[in-house]
Amino acid sequence: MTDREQTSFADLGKVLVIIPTYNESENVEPIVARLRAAVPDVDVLIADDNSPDGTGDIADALAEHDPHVQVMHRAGKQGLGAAYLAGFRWGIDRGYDVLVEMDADGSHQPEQLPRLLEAIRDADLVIGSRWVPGGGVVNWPSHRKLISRGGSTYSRFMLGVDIHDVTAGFRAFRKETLEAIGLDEVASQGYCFQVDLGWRAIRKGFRVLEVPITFVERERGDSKMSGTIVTEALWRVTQWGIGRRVGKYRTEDAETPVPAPRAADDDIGVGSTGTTGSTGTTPPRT
Ligand SMILES: Nc1nc2c(ncn2[C@@H]2O[C@H](COP(=O)(O)OP(=O)(O)O)[C@@H](O)[C@H]2O)c(=O)[nH]1
Ligand SMILES: [Mg+2]
Repeated sequence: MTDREQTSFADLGKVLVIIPTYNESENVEPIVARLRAAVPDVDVLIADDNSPDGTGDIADALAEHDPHVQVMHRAGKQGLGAAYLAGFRWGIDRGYDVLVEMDADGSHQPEQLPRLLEAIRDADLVIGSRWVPGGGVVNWPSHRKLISRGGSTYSRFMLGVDIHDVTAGFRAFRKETLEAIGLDEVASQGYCFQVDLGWRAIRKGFRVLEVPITFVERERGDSKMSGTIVTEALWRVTQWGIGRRVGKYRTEDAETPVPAPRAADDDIGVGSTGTTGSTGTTPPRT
């Protein structure tokens, strides 16, 4: 199946794609146009942290011409995690059933969103993964690949999460998953934010699936990720891993009501490759 074959996901209910932006004036318009063309049913929320380069104004102009696009103007730069948390709350309050995280810079290809939406039919959280068969990265030097893969391997070991791309930021959540994982206590930012949410979902017994995506390094604008954000992730994952070993974090028994109808426990075929990395249904031992 090609990525474009299925673009109707009415059966999922209301889908909101949250795009956090900070100084993405060159990227915001093309990414929204690609998204609206790729999956016309979805609504878009641009969560802008008062970007000095005028991204918020461009977003407002897009919203003016398209009822599927809305803008959340935030007071100032507070980090990716905070923008997503605000976006999740906004979407849940407005009755969205599936909430998607997607970057503004083109690294997450809107044309691959159907893979995630297909997979969420049988999952509670879907992660667009670079590090499962069929996934990959375009235009990354080998040291960045090493850091990303190494970070995922380290997190798998420390936290016992069976996720191959634990910092990935192209994700689809069922509303119920977000409601159950305690968003109010999430304080982590950047890459660590993604690790935190994935680990929380697994601890709650939710089904997490990875589908392969091709991550394309941005061509325009600058990355906002920094050494501090990488250090934060490393430090927190180490602390969490130690806490887990002394019994601080408990994996709940699979008592959480699971909203999605369950397919067989086998991996489901998703996307054009039919390959799906999966945490399966077994939560990690803590
Ligand atoms: N609202 C908001 N968005 C942010 C912030 N930091 C990063 N982003 C957005 O988050 C996405 C990913 O950030 P990026 O700098 O591309 O990270 P990288 O892909 O890891 O280099 C992009 O759409 C950024 O504009 C922030 O503090 N606030
Ligand atoms: Mg980026």
